[in-house]
Amino acid sequence: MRILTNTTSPYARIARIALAEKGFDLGGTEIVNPWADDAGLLKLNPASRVPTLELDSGIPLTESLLIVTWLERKVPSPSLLDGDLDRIISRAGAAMGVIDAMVHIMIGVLQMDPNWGETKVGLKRRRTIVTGLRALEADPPVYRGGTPDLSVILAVVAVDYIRLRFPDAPWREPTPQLDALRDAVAARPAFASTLPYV
Ligand SMILES: N[C@@H](CCC(=O)N[C@@H](CS)C(=O)NCC(=O)O)C(=O)O
Repeated sequence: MRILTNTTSPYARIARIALAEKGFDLGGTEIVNPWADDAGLLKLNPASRVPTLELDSGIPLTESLLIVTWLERKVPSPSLLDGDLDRIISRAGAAMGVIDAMVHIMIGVLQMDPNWGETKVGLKRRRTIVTGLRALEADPPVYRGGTPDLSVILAVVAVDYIRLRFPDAPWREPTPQLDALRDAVAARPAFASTLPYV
């Protein structure tokens, strides 16, 4: 099995954390540039996006949350959905909304126009980041030690990504609860070994 990733993608990090928490060795990680039409990536994923997971059978799996779905069936224990399922999925959805909004702004800024964040759509995405994090901060995922659930993984991925991409943004609000959640899992190998960097 090998996973194609880049060093920044929050989606790829979700898949990598889930794989590592399920006991998979991330040694087969390959860094690619999804914007450079990498031939190996394109062959496996017509969308040329990360994460792309190539199984030993050669079958490619794409889409972070589909990879998590596949993993939950392949390796049910430890589960990433243990606990209050409704709340886990609800909070995970809120965190995914924040992640999508941040990535959308970064694509606009890096691939189109440095001021893309100030466009009508950019400002809507910014509002999603602020209100999504505010909602998560008011009702944060619960971590009781051991294997984190999916909402913890997604919330921490969102927090680390905003630190990486929007470190000094004046519109950011403090998130002490989410920061504490992040600190609680930071030393786990799945998180420490996948920290994003530019
Ligand atoms: N919905 C996909 C999104 C994957 C995605 O957009 N990955 C970005 C990196 S953060 C990418 O590869 N972008 C290249 C592109 O959009 O062409 C998932 O959950 O895996």
